[in-house]
Amino acid sequence: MMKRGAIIVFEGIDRCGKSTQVQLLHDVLQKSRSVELMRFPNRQTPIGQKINSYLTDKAVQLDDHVIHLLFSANRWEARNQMLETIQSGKSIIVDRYAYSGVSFSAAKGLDLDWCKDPDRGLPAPDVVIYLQLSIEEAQKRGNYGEERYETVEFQRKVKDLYENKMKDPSWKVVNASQKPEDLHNDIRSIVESVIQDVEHTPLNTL
Ligand code: T5A
Ligand code: NA
Repeated sequence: MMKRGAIIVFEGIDRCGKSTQVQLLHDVLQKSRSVELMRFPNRQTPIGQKINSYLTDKAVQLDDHVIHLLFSANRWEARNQMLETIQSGKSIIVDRYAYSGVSFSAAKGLDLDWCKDPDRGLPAPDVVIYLQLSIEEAQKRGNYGEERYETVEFQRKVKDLYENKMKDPSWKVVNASQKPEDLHNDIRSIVESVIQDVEHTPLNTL
């Protein structure tokens, strides 16, 4: 039987450096094995376009439950492709996943279990790499404040939820205040061992 690919998820508060690390990891893994990048929200689909308008245009009003379900639906519409990809032996690096969905919606005051329910049944990651950064440091980084959720008060709630309610055995916390190359080295050693082990690990669901 062909060895399946791994699902490697990146999570963290806004501007923690996920996209930078996802790209660095993709570039290096690509040299030796087949790997694909995915990001959520995927702003290209019709649902993703709706999400994008909500995030970028503060005049767009949507009930908190509705936007939560759209973020989840945006993951469900990628499910088949994710399964096909890993079954073909390719690994997937994912920039944000269901943990973002739960943390950002629960930070608005929605019930935690209600927030988790719509994502149940999606493929579970083999590892979640949580980029831990202080709100103050994130705030100093480029373009902070452009999108809807980028306020200090809100990000503080998101960070608290990530760090106190989300962690499961697949979580690895890394120090995201390091220089990009140093952070990349930490991440790479975590990911190499996950990819090695994946052969012996059945794919779970959330
Ligand atoms: N959301 C998402 C939900 O509410 N529910 C959901 O279900 C999902 C999936 C958009 C928003 O949607 C919310 C969460 C978000 O608020 P997004 O498109 O992923 O999600 O947007 P962001 O996470 O905000 O992505 P960003 O591009 O803003 O941040 P990244 O990817 O974390 O950071 P990155 O790598 O682009 O870097 C940001 C800046 O910092 C610098 C970079 O050069 C850049 O200027 N930087 C560093 N500086 C110093 N040291 C380092 N190590 C650095 N790494 C990067
Ligand atoms: Na953002």
